[in-house]
Parts: sequence; C-alpha cells; structure tokens
Amino acid sequence: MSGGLYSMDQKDFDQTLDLTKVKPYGDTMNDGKTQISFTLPVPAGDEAIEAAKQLMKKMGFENPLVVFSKELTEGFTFFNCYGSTVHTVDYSTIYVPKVESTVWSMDETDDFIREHIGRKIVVVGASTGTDAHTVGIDAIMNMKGYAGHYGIERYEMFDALNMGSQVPNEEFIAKAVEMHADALLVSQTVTQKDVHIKNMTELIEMLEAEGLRDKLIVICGGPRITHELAKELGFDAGFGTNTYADDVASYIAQEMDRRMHGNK
Ligand code: B12
Repeated sequence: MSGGLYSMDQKDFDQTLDLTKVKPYGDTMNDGKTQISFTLPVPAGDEAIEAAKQLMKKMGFENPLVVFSKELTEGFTFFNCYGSTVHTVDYSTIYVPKVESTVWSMDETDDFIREHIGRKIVVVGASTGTDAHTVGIDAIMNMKGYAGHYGIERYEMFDALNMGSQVPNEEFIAKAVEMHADALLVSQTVTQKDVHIKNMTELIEMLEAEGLRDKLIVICGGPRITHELAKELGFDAGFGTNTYADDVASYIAQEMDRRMHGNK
C-alpha cells in the first residue's frame, strides 16, 4: 500500500484468533475494546469522571475513557465509558445445556400434532407469584405474537390460556387441573433476592404433593432463566431471552410425542 493517513497495512494489525483466549473485538482482533455504562451515587463533575475511570481500571479495563456523563438526579451521575479489558475467556471449553428439540414453524408444528398426537394440546401459562411482568408470557402466547412470530394462541392445534400476571401457584394449578392441561408455562422476570427460585420451587413441590408433576410438561422462561437452572429446579425445560413461540410449541409437541410414543 502507498503512504498517506489511512495507509496502515492489514498485516500491521493483530489478526490472531485464539479460541482459548477470546476477548472483545473493537477495531482489531484482541484489542479488548468494550463499552460499559453505569451510574454512581455521586454528583456530576471532574471528581465523578475520575471515580468512574478508577472503577473501570479496578474492573479490568485499560485506558478507560468516559465519553458521556450526566447527572440523572441530584447526587446520581450516569456514565458511558470505553476501555480495553485485560481479561479473556476459554471459548473452547464452554458447554451450555440447551433444550434438545428441532424448531419448526407454526404450520409444521400444527401438522405434527395433528398426525402424531391426534388432538389439541392444552397449555396454561402465567407470570406467577408476585411477578407483574406480562410482556414475556404474552410474547410466547399472544395471538398477535412477538417480533414476527405468532404466539401459541394462534396455533390451530393448541388450546391455550394465558392467565396474566401475579397468579398464585394454587390458582395456577387449580386452572391446570380444571382444563386438563398437558403443559404449564411459567414466566419469571423478577429475580431479586432469588424470589423466582422460591416461587418456582414451591410450584414444583405443590405439583409433586398433588401427584401431578409427572402428568405435565412444566416449562419456565424469563430473561434470567436458563435450561440448566430450570432442570435443577425440577422443570422439564427453561427458555431465556430471544425465545419465540416456535421454540416452545415445537418442544412441547416433540416432548408430548416422546412421552406418548417413546420416540427419541
Ligand atoms: C416493562 C417492565 C416493567 C413493567 C411491567 C409491565 C408489564 N405489564 O409487564 C412494570 C413497570 C410493572 C415493572 C415493575 C417492576 N420491575 Co420491571 N421491567 C420492565 C422492563 C423495562 C421490560 C421487561 C419486558 O417487558 N421485556 C420484554 C420481554 C419480551 O422480554 P422477556 O420478559 O425477557 O421475555 C422473553 C424471554 O425472557 C422469554 N420468556 C419470558 N417469559 C417466558 C415464559 C415462558 C414459558 C417461556 C418459554 C419464555 C419466556 O421469552 C420472551 C420473548 O423472547 C425490564 C427492563 C428490561 N429492559 O428488560 C424491567 C425489569 C425486568 N424490572 C425490574 C424490576 C426490579 C421491577 C420492579 C421490582 C421495580 C420496583 N422496584 O418496583 C417491579 C416489580 C413488579 C412486580 N411485582 O413484578 C428489573 C428486574 C431485575 C431482576 N433481575 O430482578 C428489570 C430488569 C429492570 C432493571 N434493570 O432493574 N417492570
């Protein structure tokens, strides 16, 4: 390449990708460039910016830069910062347990249920306990759907009831029994002080006490739910962010089939 302002050759940049030592990519491989935002309970000013930079260094960021700061309300300042992290992760050893199923479209799932189950699958869903967040369970169940994916209420071969939010476990189970549900969909968004763990554990214990646990496919979901956590708590499956009705409906259809016909 000839000279000039933008003349650095590709070979001048680090291009080594080592999956045992992965770090963020900003402008070039391995530069570790990260954007981070947080609020400190201090008034805005040069001291606040210095405090943010020092904190960034303690968090493992080199060359911290505060690109934006603003007092949100008296005594609280918000920061947008950049820095280069010194940390890496070993990507090659990562294992994430996931729900084992093939994701189908709504029509494929409906066709499969017609052919293999031979009747509608009954599903009852709710955001349970004290949790008032409805958007997650609506995204999965609502007729209109979410992000271009129709919810389970739209499926011809599902009979779905969304009970809304703050549904006590007792009411949830009573409705499931009344409707002869095949699957329960539990949404948990608030995880402060592990309230979701207590609530989900209580649900499983109540189902076990009533001899219902094995008769139902019990699924949970929410931004901090993982399949691993769900299994630990005695659920059949757990779904986190970026889940759509397609994922859940096809899993339920395949799991029902496995239970009815022992198919792998
Ligand atoms: C909207 C909102 C509210 C609204 C809810 C209105 C409503 N009708 O839902 C209101 C204002 C009521 C509210 C209240 C509170 N909220 Co709020 N809220 C939010 C907010 C901004 C968006 C949540 C949302 O709708 N996400 C969109 C949906 C589509 O995403 P999702 O829930 O993750 O769902 C997807 C997946 O998780 C999954 N999924 C979800 N459920 C299920 C269920 C099944 C079966 C399956 C398969 C999949 C699945 O699929 C969905 C689609 O992909 C978040 C912050 C954020 N930006 O996320 C905070 C947030 C969730 N709230 C929070 C808090 C702390 C509260 C309050 C405690 C605040 C307070 N001190 O009063 C109260 C709690 C009230 C209560 N009793 O529950 C915290 C939770 C922190 C935590 N880890 O616990 C958050 C993260 C904000 C924060 N950063 O602090 N909140």
